[in-house]
Amino acid sequence: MSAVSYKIGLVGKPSVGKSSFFNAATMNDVPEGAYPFTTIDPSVGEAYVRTACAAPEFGEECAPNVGYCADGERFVPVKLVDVAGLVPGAHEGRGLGNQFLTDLNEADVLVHVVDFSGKTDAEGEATEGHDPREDIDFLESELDQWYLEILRKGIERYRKTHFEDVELAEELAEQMNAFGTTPDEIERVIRRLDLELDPETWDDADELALARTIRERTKPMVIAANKLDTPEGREHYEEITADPAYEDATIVPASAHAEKALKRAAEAGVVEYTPGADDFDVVADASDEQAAGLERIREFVAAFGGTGVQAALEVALFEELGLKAIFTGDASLDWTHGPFPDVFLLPGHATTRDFAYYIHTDIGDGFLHGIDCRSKRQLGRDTVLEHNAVVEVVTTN
Ligand SMILES: Nc1nc2c(ncn2[C@@H]2O[C@H](COP(=O)(O)OP(=O)(O)OP(=O)(O)O)[C@@H](O)[C@H]2O)c(=O)[nH]1
Ligand SMILES: [Mg+2]
Repeated sequence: MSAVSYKIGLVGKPSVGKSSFFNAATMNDVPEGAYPFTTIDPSVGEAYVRTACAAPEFGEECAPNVGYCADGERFVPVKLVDVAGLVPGAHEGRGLGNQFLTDLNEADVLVHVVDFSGKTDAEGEATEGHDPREDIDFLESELDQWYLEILRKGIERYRKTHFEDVELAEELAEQMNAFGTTPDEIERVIRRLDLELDPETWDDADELALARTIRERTKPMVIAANKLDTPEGREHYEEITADPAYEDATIVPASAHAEKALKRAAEAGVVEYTPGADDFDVVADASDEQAAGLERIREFVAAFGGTGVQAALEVALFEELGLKAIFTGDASLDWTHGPFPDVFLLPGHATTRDFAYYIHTDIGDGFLHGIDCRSKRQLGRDTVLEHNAVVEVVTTN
């Protein structure tokens, strides 16, 4: 059984820590370096998002088909992509521009890794006192420019064809097809911006506003405020989270280094650590140096509720993209292959019948109704399921 696998793209200028974040999340070994463009080809790896495991509520121990369970949390696999660094002018093909945009296109949601220590400049070279706000603005406007170019191609095509009765929204949606936009959505955005359904009446600012709004809706984004293990990082974090200009941004405090250090120490048997947790236990002797390092990390995870690596992925998927996790259940707890084998990630609007189709086409085709395994109540085909629901699907076969 395999359902849709969601893809999270790690983006940002060079040297912000994308590969470090990627390695910390996936425990892969992609090269990291204090020089720009360490990464050229994107790497795809498996990371996890956590959701409370349903099994303990039912007095059972789960047997996951994919992912794993630790400390009562189910770790559900997702794809993580470590994308090449983005430099100003990428939409015109600078740096690894075009390659970058192609990779980015495949991501459902983005984690923008930002170096909050301010020690790398716009091109990823070492510096002091760089304002991370510039990087946040730069990435967004770079993406906007890219969307704008494609939107303009659509407008151009519409101009050439609109005597043939082609609908504007349809032409634009087709041009922006790669971003997964529908004509309806495009039309709604045009109306919400109070624009007429006639591009001849739009000026440059209108076109940019349209491109930006489509971008915001099709590429939700979380900012991972990385390198917060540095004093400068913390200062910038305080300043930027208090800046009204950034109150709409979703900013997750993070240290890729802390996450990796904890996972390494766990592998070496020095600590017991569940990824995402806000504490850990030291279970073996450590050198003075290692012990001091671990105590610094302990302060960090206590102050920020974890290293932020898990949190950034989860905020991206559950909050920005609005997904929910649904367990396949058995109301009579009569499991054929072990309890609670599967949990699927579904769009927020998914119904009982959508869930059946997620499990398998045959199950969708034979769908009768669902059962909420907690309340034992029947769930109709159009019932929108709740996050963390446990659902048995009853079918004709
Ligand atoms: N202090 C601190 N440094 C970090 C952290 N994460 C990454 N770094 C350092 O930042 C530098 C760049 O890290 P990479 O992971 O290679 O950055 P990247 O964004 O993948 O860079 P490119 O592949 O060149 O685009 C390295 O020297 C890392 O050790 C962190 O959480 N804290
Ligand atoms: Mg890299």
